[in-house]
Formats: sequence, structure tokens, C-alpha cells
Amino acid sequence: MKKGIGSRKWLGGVFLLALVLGSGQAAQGFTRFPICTAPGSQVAPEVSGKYVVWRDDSYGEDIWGSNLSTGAVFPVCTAGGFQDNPSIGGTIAVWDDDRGPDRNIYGYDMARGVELPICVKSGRQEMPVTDGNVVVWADYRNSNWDVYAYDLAGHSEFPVCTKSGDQGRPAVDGNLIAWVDYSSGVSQIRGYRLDTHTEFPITSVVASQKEDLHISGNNVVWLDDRLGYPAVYGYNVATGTEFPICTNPGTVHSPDISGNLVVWSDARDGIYSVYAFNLSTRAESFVSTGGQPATDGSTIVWNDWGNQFDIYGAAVPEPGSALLVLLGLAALRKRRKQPSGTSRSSK
Ligand SMILES: [Ca+2]
Ligand SMILES: [Ca+2]
Ligand SMILES: [Ca+2]
Repeated sequence: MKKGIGSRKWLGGVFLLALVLGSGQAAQGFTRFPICTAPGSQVAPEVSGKYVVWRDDSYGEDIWGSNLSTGAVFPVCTAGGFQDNPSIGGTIAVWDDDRGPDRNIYGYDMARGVELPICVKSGRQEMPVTDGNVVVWADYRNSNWDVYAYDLAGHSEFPVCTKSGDQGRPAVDGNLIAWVDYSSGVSQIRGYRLDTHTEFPITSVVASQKEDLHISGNNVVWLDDRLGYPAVYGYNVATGTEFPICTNPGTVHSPDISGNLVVWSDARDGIYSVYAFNLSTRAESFVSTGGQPATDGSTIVWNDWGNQFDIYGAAVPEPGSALLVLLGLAALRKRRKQPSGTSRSSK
């Protein structure tokens, strides 16, 4: 069977390195708290407001969630077969699901406790993402990978890109959808505006791999290998400018963005750790050891890779707080001490 372009090619190696390296570094500034430390593996967390979801491999492959206000941990979907690739926006969680004859997209309203079948059509549907209004996924119904979407309020599905060749690994926020187009033989990122139904290119830089796209407002972030190793880049669709976010060769993975906050994990110090970078203050912060981070701007969640495969989180300090000012000053001092030519430049 053709391997889904929804799968994450770099994660296998990252996972092995995480196992070897283990965990131990203490957090600086961000105070971490446990979200789920149950037996078995909890991975790939996502957060939206008070709700967190993740894939739980304790009893098969299921989706579980937590309400951060109450601390309650509860099953979101424990159907037979594999449930994977959770995403959450607003109060709507989505995932891909092979309980049926092939892979489909399901959702769950965390506030109402109701499951929502999003797309259960023939052919594979994978890697769904949602901002709480629209669900977007990679779809093989036409015997090549396309991008389809579903309007949650209108209960209607619509094609986003059904061109020849493969398109997949989508992201969505508000008016903007983005995906990776593989039809030319290299990875090209394309964007789509929902209000005008127009498609446009995002970055012309050639890289054999571009993946792990995430959007917040006008900013798109992703991983690409133009340097020969995975690095995090961003692109502002309003200004048409690309900017590097993390280019250190530390086996970077899993970028995410919300507002001005970009998070990712890298092993620059020989151990997988979560970092946060503020696009406006240019301050980078160490958050915790761990991997697969995600953020909604208020909270950062991650998987405690190489340790117990549990889910942890930390609140993001309020803008203007004494902590952020101190972190910004520390980052500035560190940058002044570094030789020129290190990883970041202005957007
Ligand atoms: Ca299951
Ligand atoms: Ca299907
Ligand atoms: Ca296609």
C-alpha cells in the first residue's frame, strides 16, 4: 500500500534518539505541570484553551483528552482500530481513524461530549487539522493525494486542491489553508484563501522535504531540509516575506505557532528539549525537556520523550510580565556574546 504522505518521515529517527538520550534538564522560567502520567505511552499532544488531546497507546491506539480547568482526563475515542494524528481548535478535536475498512476523519466536540463523523468516504483520509471552524485533511479518494475541507457550521465538504500529483500535510487558521505540493518532485508550499477561493505559492525556496506546517493568522511555519537537516522557517502571507526561526543543526522537529509564539523541540544540547520563540521580542526561551510541543499561545504542551512518554504542559507568561522581560534581556545578552552568523535574522 502506498504510504500516506500524512506520515512523519523524520519522526522515526527522532524517536530513537529520544529513547537514547533520556531526560533530566530542569525548566527555566516556565513551570511545568503534569497533564497525563498514566501507564503506557501518551504522545502527540495538541491544546486549545482548556482542552488538551493526545494519542494514547495504553490500550491500542486511541485519543484521550484533558480539561485543564478541572484536571479531568477522559477518553475522546476508544473505538477499535487505530486513531492517530489528533488536532484541536476551539472545542473541536479531530483525528484520523481506521475503525472502518479504510482511514477516515472523525471529530469530537469536547464541550458537548459528542462524536462528529467528518469524512467517512471511500479512500484514505489522513492528517486532519482544525481551527474549530474548518477541518482540512489529505485525501486519497481520487487515487492521488488531494486536500479537502469541511465547514463545521455549514456541515458541508468542499475540495481545496484536487490537482494531479500529491498534495498533503495541510494546516488551517481563519481564512488561510496551506499544504505541501509534491507534484513537481520537490516539496512546494501552497496557500489558499477561503474568502476568495484563490491559491498562491508560499516561499519559492527549493527543499526536497517540507513538512509539519502550522498557521496562525498570517504566519505559516514549517520544517524544511534546505540546509541538509530539518530547520524551522516561517512565512508571512501579508508581507510575502520568509524568515528563519530555528536553523541550528540540533535535529529540530515539531514546530507549532500561535500568535507571536513559535515552539519546537531540538536536541542542540544532546537532549530533546522544547523551546519557545517570540516573533516580536525575538526572545528564545527554554521551556522543558521533551518533544512534540504544541501551543495555543496561552499554554504549551509536550510529550516527555525518552522518559515515561507522558503529557506535560506549562502556562505561557503574560506579555509584559517581569519574567518575559528577564527572558528577553537574557536572550539579548546571549546573542551579543555569540559570534555573527548564528541561526536567526529579523522577519
Ligand atoms: Ca483504538
Ligand atoms: Ca475513507
Ligand atoms: Ca492531487
